Amino acid sequence: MTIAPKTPCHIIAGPLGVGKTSAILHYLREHASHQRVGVLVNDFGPVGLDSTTLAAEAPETQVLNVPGGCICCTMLSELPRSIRRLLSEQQLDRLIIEPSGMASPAQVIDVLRDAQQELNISLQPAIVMLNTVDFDEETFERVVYYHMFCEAADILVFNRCDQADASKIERAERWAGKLDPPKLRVVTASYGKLPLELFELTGGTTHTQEPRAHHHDHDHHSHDPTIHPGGFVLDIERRFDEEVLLVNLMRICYQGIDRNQVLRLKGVFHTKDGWQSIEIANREVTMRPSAHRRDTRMEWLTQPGAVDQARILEEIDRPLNRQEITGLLESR
Ligand SMILES: Nc1nc2c(ncn2[C@@H]2O[C@H](COP(=O)(O)OP(=O)(O)OP(=O)(O)O)[C@@H](O)[C@H]2O)c(=O)[nH]1
Ligand SMILES: [Mg+2]
Repeated sequence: MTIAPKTPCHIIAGPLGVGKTSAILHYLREHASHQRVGVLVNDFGPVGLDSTTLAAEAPETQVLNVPGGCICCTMLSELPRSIRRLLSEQQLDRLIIEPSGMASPAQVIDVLRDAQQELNISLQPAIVMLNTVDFDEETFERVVYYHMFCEAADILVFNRCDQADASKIERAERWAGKLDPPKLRVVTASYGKLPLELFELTGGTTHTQEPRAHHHDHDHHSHDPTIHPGGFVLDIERRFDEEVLLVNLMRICYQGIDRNQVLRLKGVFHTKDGWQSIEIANREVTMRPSAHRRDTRMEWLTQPGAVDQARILEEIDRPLNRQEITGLLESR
């Protein structure tokens, strides 16, 4: 009897918009070469923008979206089933999992560790990305949210270094170097350009620990109940105006909608000048050409209230007035 080799499985976790999908795309473009890589993404919203982007930009990769539904809650129970599905469709050399920024990475790792034997996967050191711009010794030590990410990491990546000053980068590295137990690696990066070496490392807590007792109740853990996802897919016939979109998204980014803050937004739009990918991440609006060209789609997260599709569409397609544009540019 031949035993199929275990599929190495990497998890790339981190807060919303930190650069997880960028890191996966970089790996696929630069390092994947002739491997058959499967990617499993769990987007926060109902549309699955990350899997759309990955499938369009890396067409040779098997991409599967874990149904979000109730964001992280559904994801945990769906995860082993989704992995099984992905592995049964094709022989894979490597599997990369991007949990939603809303999910607790430790809980995702627990689920994977418990299922690794049955799924014939071998869990590799967990990569956790953080935004260097957010770094501050006091904050990282005090705020539970950062503990959650730092503790789950075998490899800690300080991303977005292009936006942080040199002294902050140095302080972040020094702080992370003193963590106990020590991390396998602490690296700095921009745009998710992770060194190949990180995907070849072994060891770390994901490797050495035995399956844990089920002290987490996978079906009843909760994400922040004040955070609400939304999303839509629109017909290809509907064309948007780039300038209108950009200015309206800037307003939404800085001022929110109906007293709700937009924590994250990502969309692909059919515009009068082509296809554009427009995002709000880390209180910033960015736009770049999109490889996905099939339909207009967008998803968002708001807090403390939900914003529905009709309302957000009204806001992003609203006619511009010059006064407002000037005001927005000045308030940046
Ligand atoms: N300036 C800067 N922008 C970055 C960096 N990494 C990623 N971005 C941009 O930030 C936005 C979000 O990046 P993603 O890779 O989608 O982040 P993510 O963590 O997958 O986001 P979610 O899946 O929504 O949580 C994109 O517009 C990226 O181009 C970085 O190091 N510096
Ligand atoms: Mg992503």
